[in-house]
Amino acid sequence: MINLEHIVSRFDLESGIIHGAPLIKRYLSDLDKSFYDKASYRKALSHGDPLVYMVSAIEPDSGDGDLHYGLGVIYPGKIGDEYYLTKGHLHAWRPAAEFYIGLKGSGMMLLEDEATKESVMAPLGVNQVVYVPGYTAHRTVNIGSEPLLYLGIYPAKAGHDYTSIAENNFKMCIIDRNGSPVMIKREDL
Ligand code: S6P
Ligand code: ZN
Repeated sequence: MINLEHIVSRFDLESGIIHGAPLIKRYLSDLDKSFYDKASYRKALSHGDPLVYMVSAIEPDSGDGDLHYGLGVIYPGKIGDEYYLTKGHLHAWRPAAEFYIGLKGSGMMLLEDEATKESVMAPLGVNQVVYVPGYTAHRTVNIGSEPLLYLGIYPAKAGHDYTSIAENNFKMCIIDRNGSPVMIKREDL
């Protein structure tokens, strides 16, 4: 029996929320090791703990062929010259690929091959699709002045591995240089 409630959802482009889905909120204090400029991070935190991003995820079934998806919203902002970002992760099941689709605002994705550490910066704007291959760490940043909204669609069994990013971090970061996003080597490694 096909249950309509499980196969139809509606997202709101204003709030960035999928109605009825569990919501994960990440505040600045949750992103301890993510930004490269530690002094600017500490200074920003001393002024408050803003919401940096949130994700509502639809993750009903977890069979081999099932798909999950999440709506992400990253607010505009910077720590030093580095754009507000997601923690970033590898999939626990490494072969799992993912589609990202830009819905609102302007973003970039930082992709890093786990084995070779080769990194690329992929634009994630409205109507742009980014295919994240398996075995690839991915982080999203907001390079604009309004919230960035995007949909991520991934195999149900992908899972999240945050540990290797927390321990080793990405090799590169995306910063604002004279108003444009550039990918540079992290200075804190
Ligand atoms: C899940 C997918 C996204 C992220 C979201 C937040 O595989 O890639 O839904 O969960 O962009 O990023 P993070 O790194 O905090 O999970
Ligand atoms: Zn993912």
